[in-house]
Amino acid sequence: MHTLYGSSISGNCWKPAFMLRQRGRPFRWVEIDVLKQQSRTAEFLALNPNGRVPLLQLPDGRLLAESNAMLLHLGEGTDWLPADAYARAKVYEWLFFEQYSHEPFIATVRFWVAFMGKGEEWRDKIAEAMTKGYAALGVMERQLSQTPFLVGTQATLADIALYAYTHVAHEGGFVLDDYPAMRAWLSRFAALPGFVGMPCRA
Ligand SMILES: N[C@@H](CCC(=O)N[C@@H](CS)C(=O)NCC(=O)O)C(=O)O
Repeated sequence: MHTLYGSSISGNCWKPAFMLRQRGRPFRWVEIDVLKQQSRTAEFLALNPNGRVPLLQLPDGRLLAESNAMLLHLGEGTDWLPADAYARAKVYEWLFFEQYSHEPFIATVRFWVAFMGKGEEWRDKIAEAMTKGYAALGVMERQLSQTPFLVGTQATLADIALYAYTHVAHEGGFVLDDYPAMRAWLSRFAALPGFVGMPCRA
């Protein structure tokens, strides 16, 4: 059985939990409280020197960090990862986009506002991050007004990666009223067979 070390409030941790469920693989969930710095203990750092969750342990004991690497590993051989080389590269494009242009702003603002209570104290810093977050949402909106999912007509790993923090963006104060294609996509994704949203758990 897989073991997933994760925080139930984390979209990054929701990604592999979602994919393990899609693959019908029961898994053991080990809750790591990031608010109590439990990912920075010597014991956890021995497993993941980067001190972050999620961390996936495969049934044979091998470890894998980075949520999008987990999606790629768990999605191998499924329709979530297209066989066509260009479509596959487009999935990668969205995975890298998610980690560089989306998650650092949307997930971070949510964490600061909803879990650290810094909405007032860090107002300027949050406003700056939100501008960048909205820019990322704009890129998604543009694509989703052309195709039902990020890489065409079928849901792929790209949609899982981007759904993770987009569907809880409102918790950080993001308003999606001006993103109709995005809102339709959120509903479309949540209607997929076997869908389970946040908080994540086994
Ligand atoms: N790029 C990593 C980011 C992981 C990450 O930032 N994890 C956060 C929770 S979402 C964490 O472990 N924070 C605790 C810490 O940094 O001490 C991934 O996608 O897995």
